[in-house]
Amino acid sequence: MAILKILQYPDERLHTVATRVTKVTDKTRLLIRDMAETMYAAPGIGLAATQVDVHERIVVIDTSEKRDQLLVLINPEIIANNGESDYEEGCLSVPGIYGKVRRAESITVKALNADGNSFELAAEGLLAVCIQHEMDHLVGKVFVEYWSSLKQARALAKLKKKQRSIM
Ligand code: GNR
Ligand code: NI
Repeated sequence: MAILKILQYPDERLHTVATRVTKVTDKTRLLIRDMAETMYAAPGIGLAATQVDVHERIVVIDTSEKRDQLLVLINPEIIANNGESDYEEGCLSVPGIYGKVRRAESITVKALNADGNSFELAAEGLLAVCIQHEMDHLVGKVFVEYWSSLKQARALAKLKKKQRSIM
């Protein structure tokens, strides 16, 4: 297994649109294992392949308290959504920046699992937020891009300042 490097905003590769997985192979499963290890180590509750510079529609999520319920979504599609809610989000690619995003309150997602079998999942609360956040990564969208340009500029300035202090 391996811990992968997570791209940091404003890296332009985060804006890449991922392509569909045509066949779930051992290579796909190896990537999924590395993505899960990277997510747990970070630690985070989700990770999209885009964030580790692999531009395929693959997501790993674990919102469980004990961090023992890995959810794998390959080629995820939202087939139903209901309501609206604002949730304070963060992102491993935008460390130290937190803020609200309005999304569907509950969703039904259809995807393939790591065996390549199709399944449907109804989600609400944090899981629904996380699935939508990860699916945005797959189309090249980072959560701060929902904000006004002023709020985005402030977040970027804060990130740059933090990066300077590390170097
Ligand atoms: O670890 C994460 N926490 C989180 C908190 C609120 C809303 C979304 C998230 S996802 C994030 C991990 C990440 O960046 N996934 O892309
Ligand atoms: Ni993220």
